[in-house]
Amino acid sequence: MFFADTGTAVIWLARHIRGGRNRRIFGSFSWASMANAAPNAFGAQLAYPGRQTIALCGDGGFTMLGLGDLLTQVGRKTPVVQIILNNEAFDFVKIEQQEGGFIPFGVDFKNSTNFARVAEAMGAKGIRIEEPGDVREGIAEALAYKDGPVVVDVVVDPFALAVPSHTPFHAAKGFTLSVAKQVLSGRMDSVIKTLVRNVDLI
Ligand SMILES: Cc1ncc(C[n+]2csc(CCOP(=O)(O)OP(=O)(O)O)c2C)c(N)n1
Repeated sequence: MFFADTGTAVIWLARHIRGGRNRRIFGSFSWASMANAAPNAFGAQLAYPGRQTIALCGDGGFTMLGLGDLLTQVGRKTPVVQIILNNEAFDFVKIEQQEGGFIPFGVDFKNSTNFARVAEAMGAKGIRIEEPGDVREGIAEALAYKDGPVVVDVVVDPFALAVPSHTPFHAAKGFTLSVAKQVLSGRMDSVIKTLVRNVDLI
């Protein structure tokens, strides 16, 4: 069972993970409540102990709710796999602000948290992935671990644009306006990074 946080996690899930009869997908799709994936996966794991539960979490969402629950998971030895997209931002809101034509504001948190080490300190298994080449091995290790909760802290590119499958005209227009404002206000550095890092993605 896959669970995705409201945030860019839900966009990546929609684009890359297929559901099916034996592979269920859950999210806060109509309520859009943040930080849902880890607690949802925890509850599902308790309800269906034989199934594998995988939560795709934002670093904001996991900090907001997941960390507290992690202690309870450790106490119960509940094998929930929590994968954190560590982008040091409330990226979904950053995208919304840009769609609205604004310069992103108050959505970055540069704190370089190592969630794998935090998890280890709390008694869970922690895996840190910093290089794309280490993803396969790190995820395989997490999925094979059955003795309790796992936290996979994945350092992802904060400039990778999570583009929805459908982009309405007003969103593209707002985004263009935002980029123009960023250029005019001297934020060329982040504009160039956004362009360069997304050439392959779009
Ligand atoms: C309870 C709640 N608070 C705030 C929001 C608004 N909101 C939606 S996504 C988001 C940011 C999520 O950040 P993070 O978990 O780090 O994921 P990212 O988008 O960076 O991948 C916020 C603040 C919400 N939907 N629900």
